[in-house]
Amino acid sequence: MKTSIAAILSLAALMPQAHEKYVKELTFPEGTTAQQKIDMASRLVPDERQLAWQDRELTAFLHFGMNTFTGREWGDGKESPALFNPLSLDTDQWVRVLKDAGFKMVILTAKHHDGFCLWPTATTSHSVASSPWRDGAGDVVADLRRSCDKYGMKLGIYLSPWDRNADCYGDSPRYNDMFVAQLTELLTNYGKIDEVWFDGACGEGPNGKRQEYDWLRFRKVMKDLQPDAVLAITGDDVRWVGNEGGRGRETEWSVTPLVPSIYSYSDSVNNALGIDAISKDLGSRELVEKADRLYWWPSEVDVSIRPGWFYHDDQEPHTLAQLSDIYLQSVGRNSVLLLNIPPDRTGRINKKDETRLMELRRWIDTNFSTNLINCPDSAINAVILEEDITKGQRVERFEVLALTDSVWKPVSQGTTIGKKRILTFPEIKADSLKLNILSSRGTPHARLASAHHITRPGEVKKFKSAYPTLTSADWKHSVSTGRTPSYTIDMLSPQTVAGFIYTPPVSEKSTEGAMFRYRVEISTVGKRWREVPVNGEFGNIKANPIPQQIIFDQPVKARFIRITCTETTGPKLNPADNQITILAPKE
Ligand code: FUL
Repeated sequence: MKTSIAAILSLAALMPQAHEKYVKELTFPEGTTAQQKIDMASRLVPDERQLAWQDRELTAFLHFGMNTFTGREWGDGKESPALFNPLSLDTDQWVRVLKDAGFKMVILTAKHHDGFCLWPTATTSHSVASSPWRDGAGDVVADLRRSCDKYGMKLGIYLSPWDRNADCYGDSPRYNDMFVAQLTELLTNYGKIDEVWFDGACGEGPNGKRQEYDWLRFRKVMKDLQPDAVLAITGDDVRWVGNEGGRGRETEWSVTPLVPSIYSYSDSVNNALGIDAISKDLGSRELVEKADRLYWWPSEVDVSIRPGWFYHDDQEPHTLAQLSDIYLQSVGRNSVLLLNIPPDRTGRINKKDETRLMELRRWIDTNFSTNLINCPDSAINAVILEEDITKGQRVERFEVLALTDSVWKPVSQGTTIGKKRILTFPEIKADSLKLNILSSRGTPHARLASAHHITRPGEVKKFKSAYPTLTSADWKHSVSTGRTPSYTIDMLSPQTVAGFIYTPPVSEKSTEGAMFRYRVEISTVGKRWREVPVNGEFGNIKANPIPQQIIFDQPVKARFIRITCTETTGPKLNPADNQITILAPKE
């Protein structure tokens, strides 16, 4: 098979300083024309730290902490440190497994939203130092540092700005000082840190605490202490892709007018442009032409190997089919894949996750290590395209053609390429392959790098609970909409109920929301209602709309059950019968 590249489009008009590059960001001078803006956009390039980061392609995320022991996704900060006791914690095992699975860097949740610190910080007693683990003398970050050094793995740190434990949270200057002190400890005492992750999540309700973060100060601390590290999410080096489902965009631009939220003017500029982190279009010509400034802000796809971010006994790792799709839709769509593997309560990566990770590694190696581009006899169903991003991201539309029986036929087409684009298509045999660039911002520097024959593993599993389903087809459901929507289920006769599963609607329509806060009540005849104690929050359901299982402290007996939504994640909630599954106690 031979390849060639043909630039079909005429090139953008050259400007006087047409060879100048702009590193990381640029501001358009007054009076820049639309065409000049596109030309300048084509010459915006990553800085060296971003380039090294984009080259890594795969990073491991480790969500581990208080939630591992409480079974929650978001703790409320009131958890006792006495709960934290991973008796067989073994960071060597984490790093060995991750290294074998092909990761080059690992990012640890040093502090999640519940405020519990995995290192013995001087800033709060809410840390490992107050836990029974190693009699309070343990330090998970230090252990992980040692293991990373031992196996040659890079280390990154997730430090949640939202802190539900700190008394001073909401008293902005005081909390900012505390956060800076925590960051300083982590970036001073644990060797080289390559990525710092500031999560943008904050679930404070309308009456919650409001914290004004001093993002620029935090960034300066990072630059001073770890100048080679990249700052992710609420930072200006690495952009959140906009979902936690493992999907990069079909059209994924690293050059974007979206202003990182560390800048005070981000809301006003982004609102005026009509974009936010989850917008479909973050880099089209129309947007660039409306903008005053552009950023090289490449996308990171963060997703968990399990439905939740933390380890829960009742969840299973995703199937290889799901993980291979995630790989194709992240690494294959101009993004870095940040895959979360949550250690379990013993403090080890669970065997099931380890097995699945190795399957993924094998799948990647088997499918992508042999380039069939020079083998005319081989059937292929995938190609990898690459753009030389040291010159900018330029390709806007392309097609791939195959020469079969002396005729060129299109096999695939798309929009952006960026660092890497993986395309799959029905199997073909071809004598030659050709990449046509149909639209580009200036001279394209793209190539058809390799061709492959890949196998797609079999299909996706549904959420499986360890509790038997009680729900029956003859039960009567009624849902009410309005200010406090609710689900009422008449189970026809008294039943013993262990809990329920809430399956939020997965909707592309931004107006449709999910239940975020809720209340559960039961009744014998459907008139007088008794409340069942629950924590009342589906943690992280907005960003990660997975089914969530709620198990009551004690099973309850009742004929009627009512679940009332007290706060939604979106303006409109559409309760439907199939969103609630009632569970019986385990036999
Ligand atoms: C989210 C958090 O709220 C989740 O708990 C998780 O840490 C994920 C990576 O980011 O915004």
